[in-house]
Formats: sequence, C-alpha cells, structure tokens
Amino acid sequence: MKIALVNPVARRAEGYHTIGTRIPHLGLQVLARLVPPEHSVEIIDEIFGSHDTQRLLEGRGYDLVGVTAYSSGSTRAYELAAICRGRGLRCIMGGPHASAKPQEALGHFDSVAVGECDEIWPTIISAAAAGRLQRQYEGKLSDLSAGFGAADQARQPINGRYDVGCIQTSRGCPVGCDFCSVTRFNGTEIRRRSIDAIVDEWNRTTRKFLFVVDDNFFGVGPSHAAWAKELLRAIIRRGKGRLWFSQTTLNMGADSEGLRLAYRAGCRGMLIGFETFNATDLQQYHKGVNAKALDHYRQRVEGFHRAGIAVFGGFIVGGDGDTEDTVSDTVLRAVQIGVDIIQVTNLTPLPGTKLYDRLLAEGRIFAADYPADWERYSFVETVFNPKGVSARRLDETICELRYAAATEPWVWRRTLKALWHTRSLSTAMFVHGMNQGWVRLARHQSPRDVERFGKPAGGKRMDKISRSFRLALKPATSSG
Ligand code: B12
Ligand code: SF4
Repeated sequence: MKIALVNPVARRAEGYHTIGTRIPHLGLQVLARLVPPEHSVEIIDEIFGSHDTQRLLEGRGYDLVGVTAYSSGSTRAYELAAICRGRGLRCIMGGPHASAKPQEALGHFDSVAVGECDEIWPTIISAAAAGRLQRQYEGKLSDLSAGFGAADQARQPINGRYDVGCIQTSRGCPVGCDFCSVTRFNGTEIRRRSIDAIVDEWNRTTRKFLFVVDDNFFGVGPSHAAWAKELLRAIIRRGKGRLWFSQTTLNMGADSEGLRLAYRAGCRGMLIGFETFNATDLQQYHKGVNAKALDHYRQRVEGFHRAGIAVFGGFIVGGDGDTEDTVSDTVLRAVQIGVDIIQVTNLTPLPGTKLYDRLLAEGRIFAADYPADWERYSFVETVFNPKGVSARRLDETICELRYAAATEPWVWRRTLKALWHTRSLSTAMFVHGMNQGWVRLARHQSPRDVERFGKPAGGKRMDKISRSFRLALKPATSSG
C-alpha cells in the first residue's frame, strides 16, 4: 500500500508556520517510522501551504490517507476527507482533535483512531491492506520504555523541508491544567523513553537545532528531576552537539544543578507556562505548581538566566480575573521579572478539557458553529465571553499590544538584556530569532487585524499605545 500522512492547517493560519522556523510534525514522523517495510509512506504538511494538497492526494496513487489534526486544523481536515471520499480514497483521522471528538470525526472520515496510536498503527495498516478498516480504533498510552516514541528523523514532507529537528523524550504531565488537553490525552504520569534510545535518535538528527517537544521536560517531583539529570548527563557524554529548546514547569528554575546540566547539554531556552499573575485565576486553571511560586516568579527566571538559559514565557489572557488593563499589565510584569520571549495567547477552550466543559455549561462559548468554527480555536481569537472584558475588546487590545512590541528596538532590547542576564551569545541569538519571529508574525497578521478592527495597523491610536507602552517599559528594562 502507498500511504499519505497529512497535517492540515487552518486556512486562516496559512503562511503563519513558515514565516519563522519550519517545525517538523513529529507525530507524523513517528507514525512514518512505524509503517511496515512492505508499504510506503509520504508526508504532506500544509505548513508549507495547502495549494498542492488536492493535486497530491489525487495524483500520487495513495491507498490510504491518514490525517492528523489539532482542533484548529480539523475544519480543513474535514475538507480533505471530502476530497478523499470523492475519489474513493480510504481515509482515517487521528490526533488531538479526533481523540476529543471521535463521533464528529466519524461523520467525515472512514475511520477514526483515538489516543496515542504507536502500538496500534501497524494493525490499522494491515487491516486497511486487507480491506477491513474498522470505523474506530482505540489507542492506549504507549509503552515508551519498549522503544515507542522514536521518529523517522530523516523523513521530510514531499511538499517542503523542515529546518529544525524535533524529538520527544517523555510524554504526559501530572499538573492537569484545566485549559490543556495533555494530561487527559497523554496521562498523568510522565512516561520516559530509555536513555539509550533517546541518545541514539539524538545522534541520528541532522539539524543543529532541536525542539524537544516533551510536555514537561523536568517534571515536578524529585524522581522526575533525577531522571532528567541522568538524561542530560548522557547527552553531555554521548550526544552530538546540538542546541535545543524545550518546555517545562517553573520549578526547574530552582534546581541549579539541573539547569547547569541542561545548558551544558545544549539547552538555550525553556518555554514556561506562567499563564497569569492572578492567584485566583491560577487556582481556577488548576496550576498549583505556579500558584505556589507566584511570589518567586522573578527568582525562578533568574535561576534559568544564571545557568545561561533563556525563558520563553507563555501567558494567557481572558481568564475570569482579566480586564482590558490586565493584558498590558501582564506584558509589563513579564518584562519586569525578566522573561526574554513573551507569548500572549487567548484563553481557548479546547474540546476535551475541563475549561471547555465549564464554559459550555455556563453558556459562554459563542464560536460554536462546528466544525466551521474549530478553525477559530487557534489561540489568537477569543471564542467565548470573558467575564471582565468583551471578547472583541480583548482581541483588539492584544492586537494593539502585538504592534507595540513588534518593533526592532523592542527586539534588540530583549536581545541585549538576554545577553546581559545569561552571558551566553548563543542564548541571546536564540532570543533574537524568536522575538524577530513575533515581528514577522505581527506583519503577517496585519491585514487580518485591519479587516477585523477596521483601522490601519500603525494608525494614530496604535502609535499612542505604542509610545506609552515603550515609555512604560523604560524603567523596567533599565533596572532589569
Ligand atoms: C510540539 C507542539 C507544538 C509545535 C508544533 C509542532 C508540530 N508541527 O506539530 C508548535 C510549538 C508549533 C505548536 C503550536 C501550537 N499548538 Co501545540 N503542541 C505541541 C506538543 C507539545 C507536542 C506535539 C507532539 O509532537 N507530540 C508527539 C506526537 C508523537 O504525538 P501526536 O502528534 O499526538 O501523535 C500521536 C497520536 O495523536 C496519534 N496520531 C496523531 N495523528 C494521527 C493520525 C493518524 C492517521 C493516526 C492513526 C494516529 C495519529 O498517533 C501519534 C503517536 O501516538 C503538543 C502536546 C502533546 N503532548 O502532544 C501540543 C498540542 C498538540 N498543541 C496544541 C495547541 C492548541 C497548539 C496551538 C494552537 C497553541 C498556541 N499556543 O498557539 C499552536 C498552533 C499549532 C497549529 N497547527 O495551528 C494542543 C492541541 C489540542 C487541540 N485539541 O487542538 C496540544 C495537545 C497541547 C495542549 N495545549 O493541549 N505545538
Ligand atoms: S503544565 Fe503544561 S503540559 Fe502540563 S497540564 Fe499544564 S499546560 Fe499542560
């Protein structure tokens, strides 16, 4: 059989994924590695554009089309299913959205695979080869210690080229934030691959920069930390020299040994979900690990900096305690605690999360014309009614802020600050590249913002906000 694996991208996000780094779809590279040798497989990744997908699906003689999708990509996934079914091509959907909404997906696809599918994917392929594809498959949490989780590192899509590598050393997260689907989908326990398997795969990567896509690289307890340190030591001893970036929780900032090892192993940045400075919202998000450290955010950031590692801070706005003013307050406070790269996203109720159930029960989700509205669940638009500000005003404020911060002087200030704090040129360059990405993103987003808010980006009001924002920033940046 000839198999296509496709990553659909929401139309409104088109172009967004190639203005910066072209990040591999690790899930598809993992599934590609598990295809038995008697079959062949190709990846089509719409981060490189959707213009060629239909031609490729219709013209390359596929016997089975496997489609993954985030919720925001599911609207497009269903269009692809219609193309496949129109041509009599068998199609199956898996990934986070299909797992949260299997019945919906079954309305479009011949078959749906729920959950982690490493262990059942070869069975699905044999069933399809024998003409006996079932309507639904139930995956289970994969036994990563038995060799699952490795990706086909050399695999590139047929419609573009990735420019970094991705690798996963563990899955799952015990924190269970109410807006995140990871704990439900990947489990409360952190499951690890064997260190030897990770280092072997690490050494098979050809790109110099890696994204270690673990949900929580360092974990939250002493046993998690001990394992992470053992892995870092193995990478230092036996791994090829790679610079990398990963995701973890704030507590890592208090472990100077772990941080030093991470830097020596090539880590130059960690994404930390700070989410908010509001204690009540943190409780509501069920992010206890942050609630405990709320008074120590700055010290934790300094911990990363002392080791030479940059902090990419994720912040969410739209919580019950947020008003119009908390958006810019959040950014200012993020700067004050020393965050190097600031990402502000709209609180978004992903299907299958507690947040979704709560907002639905409260009748607050207004973008509910599914599946068309799923593509609005891309974290750059508010899809429900927040308590303290209107959805539209919240979006407008974020948009204004995006322009205020997306300027060359702002980017350079963050770079020099990062260099000063971390004393690491490669870390400062990483910070510079990421912040320049925000500038490109703001430019890319500009026509859509103009269309939505009816005024030119950089117009009078924007300029005023920009100026006050930069002025407000001055004392904070000069004192560090
Ligand atoms: C790395 C990552 C990213 C990278 C993307 C890299 C890439 N190209 O995929 C970046 C940083 C760009 C990113 C961005 C976003 N992300 Co993200 N991301 C992740 C993360 C941490 C790891 C993904 C991964 O590689 N997993 C490892 C692989 C092996 O797992 P997998 O893809 O799920 O595949 C397995 C199964 O799902 C299944 N499967 C998957 N597809 C298919 C298809 C078939 C046919 C079959 C049979 C099986 C199958 O089998 C695979 C093997 O078990 C996940 C969390 C997580 N643990 O998954 C969030 C996650 C996927 N992201 C999420 C979100 C929401 C986003 C954003 C919208 C958020 C934002 N802040 O802007 C953006 C937008 C992305 C977009 N496409 O529009 C959500 C998606 C939930 C949802 N229902 O949509 C997740 C689950 C995290 C969360 N908060 O809950 N992300
Ligand atoms: S700590 Fe991160 S990965 Fe874990 S549940 Fe919260 S948001 Fe998800």
